[in-house]
Amino acid sequence: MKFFLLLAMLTACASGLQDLSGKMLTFPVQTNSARVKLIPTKQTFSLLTICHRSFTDLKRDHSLFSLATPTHANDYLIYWDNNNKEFEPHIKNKKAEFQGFDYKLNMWHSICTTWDSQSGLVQLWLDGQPSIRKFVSSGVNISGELMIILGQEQDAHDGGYDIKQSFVGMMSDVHMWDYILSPCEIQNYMNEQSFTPGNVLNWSALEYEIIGNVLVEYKQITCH
Ligand SMILES: *[C@@H]1O[C@H](CO)[C@@H](O)[C@H](O)[C@H]1NC(C)=O
Ligand SMILES: *[C@@H]1O[C@H](CO)[C@@H](O)[C@H](O)[C@H]1NC(C)=O
Ligand SMILES: [Ca+2]
Repeated sequence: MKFFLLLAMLTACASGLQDLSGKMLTFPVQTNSARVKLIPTKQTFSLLTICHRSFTDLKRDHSLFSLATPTHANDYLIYWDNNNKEFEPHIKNKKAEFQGFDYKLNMWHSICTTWDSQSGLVQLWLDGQPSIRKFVSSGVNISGELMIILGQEQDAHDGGYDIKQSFVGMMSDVHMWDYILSPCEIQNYMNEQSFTPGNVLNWSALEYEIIGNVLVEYKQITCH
């Protein structure tokens, strides 16, 4: 009896971390609720790098990564503003705007952002191309009870979801580091070469929770 209890506990622990390498999340329909919660290994940050890949045919605004704390709904948000054709990293509820990127429909895009709380500078990379380094918010760390959501945009801590800001398509390779990756490491991530996985979110050892209609599927490999 004791043995089976122990076995059940071990199985429960093991199922907490999943290896999603070679896999993607499919968000097949727009809703104001379907989402994936990612559980980070740390709660306080003065430096950050966040990378992810996504594939969509949305011709409207959408959220690519939404991190809220109880005090800031947009503590770290990566958002596509379709009217202005710009990527908007929001950090500590402040926004930077990056225009001029070729964000095409129906293909995989690799997006990385870095932020340093001391200088307050944010930089965004799309498929190997860097943005300028812009001031967004300095002097305050990101800390508190983190709520990291894929598929929806938070206006409150795990709430305030808007169907018109939801993500539809596929996402993969989400990583988060509590330091700033060098441009070379970012290129390695973008070229799908070997890179050091995130120490805060690691796609190869990820704790997550799916709410609603989101599927874990194998990434489709293109034949040549
Ligand atoms: C931010 O966090 C770092 C450690 O991650 C700490 O050394 C620093 O004092 C914090 N700064 C503020 C303003 O809280
Ligand atoms: C990420 O997960 C892989 C697979 O479990 C592991 O080998 C690697 O050490 C992890 N990396 C970090 C930085 O946690
Ligand atoms: Ca919103």
